[in-house]
Amino acid sequence: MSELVSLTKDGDVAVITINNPPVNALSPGVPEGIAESIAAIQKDDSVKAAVLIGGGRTFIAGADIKEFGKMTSGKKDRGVGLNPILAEIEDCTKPVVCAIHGTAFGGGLETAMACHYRVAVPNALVGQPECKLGIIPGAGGTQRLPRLAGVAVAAEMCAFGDPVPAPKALAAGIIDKLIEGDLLAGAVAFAREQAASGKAPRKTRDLTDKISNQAENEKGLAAARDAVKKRSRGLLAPKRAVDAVEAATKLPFEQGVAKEEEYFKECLFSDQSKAMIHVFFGERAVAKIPGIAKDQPLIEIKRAAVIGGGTMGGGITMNYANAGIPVLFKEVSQEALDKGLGIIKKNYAATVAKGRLTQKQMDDRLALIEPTITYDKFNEADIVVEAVFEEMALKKKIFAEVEKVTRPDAILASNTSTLNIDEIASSTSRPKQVIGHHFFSPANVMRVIEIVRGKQSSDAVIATSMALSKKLNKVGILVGNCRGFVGNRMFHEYQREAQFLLEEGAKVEQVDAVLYDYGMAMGPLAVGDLAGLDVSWRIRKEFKHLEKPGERVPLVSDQICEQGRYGQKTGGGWYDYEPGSRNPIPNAGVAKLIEETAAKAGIKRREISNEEILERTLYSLVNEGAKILSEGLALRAVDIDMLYILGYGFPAHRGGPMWYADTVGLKKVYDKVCEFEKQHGELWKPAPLLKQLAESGQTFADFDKTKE
Ligand code: 3H9
Repeated sequence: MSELVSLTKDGDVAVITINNPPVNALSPGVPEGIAESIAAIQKDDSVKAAVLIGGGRTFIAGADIKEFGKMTSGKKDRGVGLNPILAEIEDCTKPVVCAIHGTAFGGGLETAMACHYRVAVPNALVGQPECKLGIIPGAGGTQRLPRLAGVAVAAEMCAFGDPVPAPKALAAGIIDKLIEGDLLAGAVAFAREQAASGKAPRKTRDLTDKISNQAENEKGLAAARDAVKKRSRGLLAPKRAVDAVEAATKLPFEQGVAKEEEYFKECLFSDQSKAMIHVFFGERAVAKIPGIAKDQPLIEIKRAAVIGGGTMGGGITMNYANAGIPVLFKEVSQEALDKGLGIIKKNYAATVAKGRLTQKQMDDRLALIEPTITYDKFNEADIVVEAVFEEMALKKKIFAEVEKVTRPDAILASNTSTLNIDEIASSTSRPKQVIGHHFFSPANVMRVIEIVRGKQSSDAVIATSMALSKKLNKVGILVGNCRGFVGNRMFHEYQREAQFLLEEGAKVEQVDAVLYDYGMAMGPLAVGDLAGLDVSWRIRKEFKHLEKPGERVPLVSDQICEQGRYGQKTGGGWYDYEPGSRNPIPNAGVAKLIEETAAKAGIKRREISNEEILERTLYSLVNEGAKILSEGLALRAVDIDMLYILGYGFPAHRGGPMWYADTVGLKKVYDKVCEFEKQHGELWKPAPLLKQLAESGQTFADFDKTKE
């Protein structure tokens, strides 16, 4: 038919194959090719049934996401327009069987559901992940899925987008049969059986069994709405996905599809979907490192070693075990080792208790962890990750020791979050092998690693670190070496503004509420309590000598620490916490301390608006981010966005701080920064890049294009 869709025959069964690598997305030409094939099948009397299958590694993984940008920017006036084509499949008078391997996601599952039957290999996945892009299924997914699987399953799948394994999809009624062995042969045989049965092909849109019990429907919808409220704070698409599923229970199919289209467009043209599509491509873009060839040979990581059995070391060790990589887990004493191992076991056991891991999986993972208090066997490690206390002298001592016990080609990584990676590297004779792997806490949960490139880190070490991140199910983001690297350097500014706002008159709970309502996972002060205020206190003391004379610094947090209030772990910090609870309770003593401190420092307190809180905290991130970009410490603005979304609880539907600034308009952001500079001085000096982009009417996204 075309290069994208081919039509062949296996006896009396036609086989339509989609060939649009890498993921067989429904790019222009694919849906049309399927429609032409169906028309040809209709006309060919020798064909009794048809199979629709994906060539290569997967069935259709969805609509072509790049096309959405063309629609919202007005570069393309026609919608994805799948519905009429899916209707042609469904109206085919000969049975059409969809054969699924890999993933049938989004428009892929919608195409599959327009076929009369679905078979799949057992490890296939199906899903409607559109809401992860800020949209809802737009080709009948919200109408056909409840007809196959019932309202509760459909609402859950459309509102949260998690993939469903084929055996579960079979039990739910989405798939008709699992095929062990050759999928195409199994699908052709299944299609032949359907044709031989003489029954009219089963149209999903005509099914009513699973949506006819209104009481059951209401229950499913109410449960889904409850879950959306809890899990999808501030998001439009999950809400609309449930509304669209509801339409399937109340309206005839065609009208339900029209309702779905209305909601789909509302979501697609929202800022949320633009931001989330930016995040989808961003996650893939950060893996591309300019200057390092795609075919750069990598160091094979067959075995790892982690030094330090604390919270970070334990979490990092779990990551390796989870990825199936044997890992040495080293501490200085048997006692510390047992303690560290105990925490790892407890973490795994909690996951087993939640049903997210089987006991066998836990045992297999633990078997990959080899506890040790010596450097024996370190010569077998392809990578060593140091995760000890944040102290330069200690790190240097360890790197000097590790050099003696490892092979020259082993990667020597440090999990430092603040210390100079080049200085650490200087303690070895192989600085090319040294790199920062800054995991975020809890390391077994957070999906990001800041990969800190030293002056001499080799291309092989960098490229391997990026590929390894993916293997550990993380996103590696390459940054340069500076104090706090990219993430914490920016976070320092954000925290500082939050505290200045307190001194100037805002309440602790007001600042946190504004940022929480914006969509942050937690407000900045609550984050401090969670991370431990003593951590930044210690860092502040270590870097005190770098403070410029006369520079304004936050005055309250050190005093809180001096009172022994380190945050959640001591039952109080900015807030109080009841034993065993993470619920922050405002503390009158802290409020008084802030007022007294401000008075002593001569700071005039005033009413602070929510708008000012938002602008000062977020624009401090943007301004520092722009400085970091000019200094080349982050490769692109999107790298900063991904780091903030994955590492700092920045809401994905805002696209990250730099993307958010683009949506506000850089001129507006720049003007505010200038105003803050007038009010607050030097600390708000606008970044030259921000000024330049604002004055030339450009965006950070434009800046990124110059880096491609
Ligand atoms: C939808 O279907 C709406 C419908 O309701 C219809 C409305 C009318 N489009 O992830 P990978 C690219 S919305 C365009 O690295 P993996 C990706 O950017 C869609 N491009 O591979 C990458 O490019 P590059 C619903 C896409 O094996 C390359 O393919 N579907 C698309 O780790 C390889 O991708 C989804 O949301 C796409 N749909 O994972 C599914 N998908 O090499 C989105 C991928 O240049 N996709 N690319 O960086 C996925 O979840 C994963 O890609 C998948 C494979 C699991 C399929």
